[in-house]
Amino acid sequence: MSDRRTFLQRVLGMGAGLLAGPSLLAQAGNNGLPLDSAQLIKRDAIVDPGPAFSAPVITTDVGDLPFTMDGLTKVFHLIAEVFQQKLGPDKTIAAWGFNGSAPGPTIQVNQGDHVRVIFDNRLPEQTSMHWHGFEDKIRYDGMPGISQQPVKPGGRFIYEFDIHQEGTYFYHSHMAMQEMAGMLGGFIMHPKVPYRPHCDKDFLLHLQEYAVLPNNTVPNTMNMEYNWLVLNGKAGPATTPLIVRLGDRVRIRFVNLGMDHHPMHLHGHTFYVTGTEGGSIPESAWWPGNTVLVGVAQARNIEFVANNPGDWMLHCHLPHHMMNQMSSTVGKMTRNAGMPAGEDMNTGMGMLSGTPTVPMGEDYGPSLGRGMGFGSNADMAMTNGPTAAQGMGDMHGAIAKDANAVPNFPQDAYMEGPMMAMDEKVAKPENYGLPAGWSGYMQGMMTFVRVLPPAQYDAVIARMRQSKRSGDPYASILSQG
Ligand SMILES: [Cu+2]
Repeated sequence: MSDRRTFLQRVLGMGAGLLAGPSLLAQAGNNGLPLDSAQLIKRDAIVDPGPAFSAPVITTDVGDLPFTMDGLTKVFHLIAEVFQQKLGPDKTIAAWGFNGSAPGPTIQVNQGDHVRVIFDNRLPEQTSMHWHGFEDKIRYDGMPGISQQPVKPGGRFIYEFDIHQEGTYFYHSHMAMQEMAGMLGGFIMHPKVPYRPHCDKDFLLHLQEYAVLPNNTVPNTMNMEYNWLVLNGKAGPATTPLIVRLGDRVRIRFVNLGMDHHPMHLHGHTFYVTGTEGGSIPESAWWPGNTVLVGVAQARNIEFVANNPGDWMLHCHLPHHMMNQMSSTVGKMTRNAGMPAGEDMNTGMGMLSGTPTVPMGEDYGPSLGRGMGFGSNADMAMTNGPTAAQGMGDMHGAIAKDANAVPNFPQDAYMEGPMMAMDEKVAKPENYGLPAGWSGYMQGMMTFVRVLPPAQYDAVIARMRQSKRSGDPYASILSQG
C-alpha cells in the first residue's frame, strides 16, 4: 500500500491529502466492476459517500507540473519559454508557453496547501504572471508595474499562496499578446472535503485559437480571425479523446483564455453545469444542458453520468471553429479529380499575382485545407486531393454528377471526408477502435468522449499502458488496478 501510494504521488504529483488511505483500493475495486442499468440509475439517484479523495484532473495532451516539498510547502518551478509545438501533423507553431507546453502544465493543489511557484522568465522580453481568481495577497497578483516589477528576461520571481479556495483556476501572463501566443495554464484547487457525488474521471480542456498562415509558424497575435482552433494545444483530429468507462461519473472543466467565446457541445448526454471560475456551484443551482457557453476568462465545470455507450463528439459549436485552416475553394481546380495541394495561400487566392489577380484566379489551384492547414506544398508532405485518401473511405458517389451546376457548390465536399483522413498520422492508443477514416471528419476545436463498455475500455487502457509514455496525462488512470 505505501509503495503504491508513493508511486502514485510521484506519478500524479499529488499530495498525501488527495490519496488518503484505504479508499484508494476501494476505488480500484469499484472501477473493476461492470455496471448494469439498474446500478447506473441507483448511482445517479443516491448520494454515494464515495471515496475520501478527489480524482486527479487529467489534462490531455498537456499533463501536470510536478512539485517538490520544502517542509510543508509545495514548490512548483514554472518556466516561461519559447519552443516549437505541433498543433497536429504538418503544422508546427512557435509557441510561447511554460515548461515546453502551451497551454502550460496543470498545477494541482489541495485546499489548505501552502504553495510556492518559482517563476523563471526565459522569454526575450519582460513578463509577469497573474493567478486568475486567487483571493490572495496583492504582491503576488502579477500586475506588471503595479503590484510587482515586471520579471525581466533571465529574471526570477517567487509567488507564494495560501490556498483557501476550491475549483478551476488558471494562470496566465498578464501581458495580453503573450497570452495569445500560448502563455496560460490550469491551476486546480481540490476541495478539502471532496465534491459529491464523486467523479470517477475529471478532465481539463483549455480552449484556444491561433492565427497562423500557411508557410508560417508564427501566430499572429493581433489577428482577430483564427484558423487554428485547439483543445489543449491540439486541433482535431490530433486532439486526444477523453476515455471513460460506461457508468463513470465524469467532470469536464473548460477554461477559455482566448479571444472568442466557445459554446461547447456534448453529444448523447445531458450534463449539469456544476462550477465556474469562482469555484463550485451549490447543487440546488446546477443547471442542465448539452451546450455550455464558455466566455473569455471563464471556467465552466460540467458533470454527467456516462451511461450511453459510444464515441460521442465534444466540440465548440461555432461552425468556423469546427474547421482547421480555411482557404479558397474556388477556381477550376476544385472541379477536377485529383486536386493538387495548391500553392501557398497568397498565391492560391490570387492576392499577389495570377490572372485575374483575384481570389477566383484560374492560373492556380485553390489552396485547400480545412483538413489540417494544408493549402501549401511547403506545409504538407502529401497532397490532399481525392487521390490521396490513404486508402480510407470511398469518394465514389460522394459528389453528384451535376454538382457543378448547383449554386454554392462546393461547401464541405473537399473539406471533410476521405481526402482529409489521416488516421495513421494521428494514431494513438486512445483512438483504438474508431471507424476507419474517422479523422477526415474531425477538425478544429473538437474531440471525443469515448464512453466504452468494460471490454472495450479495458482494451484501450491496456494499449495506453503498453505505450509507456513519459509524463502521460492519463497516468492517474493507468496506475489504477
Ligand atoms: Cu469556438
